[in-house]
Amino acid sequence: MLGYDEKYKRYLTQIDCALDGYLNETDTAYQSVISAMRYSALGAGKRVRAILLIEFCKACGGTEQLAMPFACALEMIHAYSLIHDDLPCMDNDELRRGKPSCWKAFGETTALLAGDGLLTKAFEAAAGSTAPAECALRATLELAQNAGTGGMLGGQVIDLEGEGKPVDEVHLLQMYSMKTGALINAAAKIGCILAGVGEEKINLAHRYAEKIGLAFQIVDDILDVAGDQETLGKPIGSDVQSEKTTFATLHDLEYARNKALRLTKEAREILNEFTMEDEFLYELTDRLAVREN
Ligand code: GRG
Repeated sequence: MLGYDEKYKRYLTQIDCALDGYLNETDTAYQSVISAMRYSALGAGKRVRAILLIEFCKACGGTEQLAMPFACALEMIHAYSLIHDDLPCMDNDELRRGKPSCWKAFGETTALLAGDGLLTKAFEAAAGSTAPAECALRATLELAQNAGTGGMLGGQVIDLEGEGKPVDEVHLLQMYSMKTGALINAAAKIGCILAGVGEEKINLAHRYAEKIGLAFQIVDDILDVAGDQETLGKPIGSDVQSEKTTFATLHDLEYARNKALRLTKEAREILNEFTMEDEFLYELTDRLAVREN
């Protein structure tokens, strides 16, 4: 059996290879946008959402092959959100994943279209799923709802409109569960849905994801204050610069770290309800709370 690091590396290779397959249009008149899509989607990123989706699918009796089209779809939607989030009209960030952000490398117009291209390509990948039609359809609905206005996109709007205004903790956490939590929620739930399990397991996955989604964004807030730009691969201090209320501005860093650890412990306990082939998902859950990038 593979150890944690080897298994993680194997996932990175498999996901990159599958993504490459979806983004391999060559010699087209629209090559500029394909190049920008590949630039942003391939070769970097922790692939947390894809790996969670595959792991939940396997924990419910499914396979990596069954999970891969949706795992790639989720990563493509995530990559689109990062491209658009970095645009001058949004966060205006020049660095992403340790290299110039998409708009810096390809220009704003191409970057905007590359984001659109990845969002569309995600649904093309989902439509190619080999899961039973009923499962694939429900998984696609989950993908759309979590990426859209009721999920990540809506969360981004609330976040941007809150800049420079006081935000209380209840509203902040609600926004986090949309902006960041929704795609993580989609990952865990879609993994279960594709494997064809019942509502009870899907609800457990939902509860797990709510906790680690929140912990994930709290750690992101901590890293924006106390992280290392080189390790992080993106600028630090951008929340302060844009006068955003974050968990790390509402509380001190120690409180924020403890909150992330508490949520992680609660999420970990939910995993006991699943049948795992190894400890990988437990370890991933723990490591996300102390990540440095
Ligand atoms: C539709 C115009 C338009 C814009 C969409 C929806 C959106 C803009 C942005 C999404 C909001 C966003 C970027 C949330 C942050 C989530 C987050 C913590 C991202 C970092 O995720 P990691 O750490 O990144 O998993 P890697 O690089 O490892 O994949």
